[in-house]
Amino acid sequence: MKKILVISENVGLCKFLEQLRKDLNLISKCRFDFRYTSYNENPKLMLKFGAREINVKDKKIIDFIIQNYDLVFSMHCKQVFPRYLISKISCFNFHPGYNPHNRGWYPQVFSLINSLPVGATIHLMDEQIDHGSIIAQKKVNISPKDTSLEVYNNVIKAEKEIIRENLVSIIENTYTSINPSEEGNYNGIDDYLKVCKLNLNSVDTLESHINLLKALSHGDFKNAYFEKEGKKYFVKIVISD
Ligand code: 0FX
Repeated sequence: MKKILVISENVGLCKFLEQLRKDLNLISKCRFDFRYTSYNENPKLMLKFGAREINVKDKKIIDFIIQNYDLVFSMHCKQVFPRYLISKISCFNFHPGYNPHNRGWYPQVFSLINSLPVGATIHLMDEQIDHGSIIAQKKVNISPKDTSLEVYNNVIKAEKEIIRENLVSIIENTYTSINPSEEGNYNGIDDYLKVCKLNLNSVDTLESHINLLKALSHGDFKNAYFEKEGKKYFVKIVISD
């Protein structure tokens, strides 16, 4: 029986993973323990699901993890794993981006802006964010009417598909992995916050400006804004075919 620690801020993916244990007849082969981190601003749903808080920067906790688990899954976990943890136990990252393109924060937002590929990736973790060798990945197509929300929903679908296809080999240690062919690029939260602040003097093609607004339109989230007379005005775009 493999004991797997799943650290996640995403209750939907945690539920999906737990259901897969049953669907793939893995009940006697593995057990998942679910945890969330302090970066989760609204852990109510994770708590209801039965998860508890964990701090993966705490040396004592890392020693406990090493002694008590066989594998660690980072499934949209917002706390960066320290080198000590990654070097002592196999850690897998389930990432809503197509590595090595737009690694880091909100990959589909940046793909809508810079046209780099987007999708989902499962990879072994190393010290850099969303960077280790790739076990599986799936690209997602972007249609001209897609905003961040539609692309993200398709990314999650792709992510669930590759989890379903690769979970058994990860648990049985029969997976293969390849290093990304290039270093790619990385965007942090600061890069995201920068693009949210619209520059009203920006000169570019109308297509680029529409792409920027598509990238920052995600359901009810108030992302893109401009400032006038000390006040913020939020902007989003609606496109239909
Ligand atoms: O958990 P997650 O899907 O992913 C993020 C990072 O993008 C990812 O690279 C990292 N591995 C993971 C730990 O954290 O993000 P989320 O659930 O916070 O948001 C999902 C989407 O919602 C995001 O891609 C864009 C959109 N969103 C979210 C927030 C909080 C917005 O448009 N505005 C927002 O303020």
